[in-house]
Amino acid sequence: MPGGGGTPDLAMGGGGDAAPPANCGGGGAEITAVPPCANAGMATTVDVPRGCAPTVDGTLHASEWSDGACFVAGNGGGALTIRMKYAGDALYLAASGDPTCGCGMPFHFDPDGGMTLEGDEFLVILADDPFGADGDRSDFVAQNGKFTMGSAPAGIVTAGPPNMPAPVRSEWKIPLADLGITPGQAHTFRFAVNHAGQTWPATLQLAQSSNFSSTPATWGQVLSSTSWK
Ligand SMILES: [Ca+2]
Ligand SMILES: [Ca+2]
Repeated sequence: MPGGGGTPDLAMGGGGDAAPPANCGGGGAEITAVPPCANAGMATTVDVPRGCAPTVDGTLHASEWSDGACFVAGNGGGALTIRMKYAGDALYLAASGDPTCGCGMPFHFDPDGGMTLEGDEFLVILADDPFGADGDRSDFVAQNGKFTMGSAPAGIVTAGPPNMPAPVRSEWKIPLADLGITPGQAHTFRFAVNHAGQTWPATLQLAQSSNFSSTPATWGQVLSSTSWK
């Protein structure tokens, strides 16, 4: 693990709560795709910055998403661009790409950042041709070493334009607690996404005969070098 030095913080004051996050400035035109990455390499680790708190209403604005870490799943048809950041007690992400398959886009989360499916992992799957404003979301949870339909941890919100938008796009709010994160403490969780075989990370191993991965060891790692505060 990075950092350290072994000196515990003097965590007495303040009760641990940071000031309320600044909301992203409103205004500006709607954008139909996530702001493109200046440099989206082949990294498998993302250092998530603190940013402004977006409004998770399914309408993207440059003022909401330009300050997020940027990475891409694949290239060419089906590729997704993703922005990710945190503010206050939540992680925020936005994703966009071209609909290609009338299929699901599984977003994979492993709060404890482990190597195998030991039970805390979950999938939130959005359709790439959604009719509903929640992206036609369905959830799966890991149970007995495989994913089965269930409920992801409470408080996760997904929002996007309904009625088969192109590009297909979504905004997300995920409570940090759902990812095992305590603000002020270092924590790395695992994340992966797949859309029609376009994946982040590029080395994601998909389960045979399915479009998701049951191998957290091949998922990417997401951390905050400022310890989520
Ligand atoms: Ca918004
Ligand atoms: Ca795990």
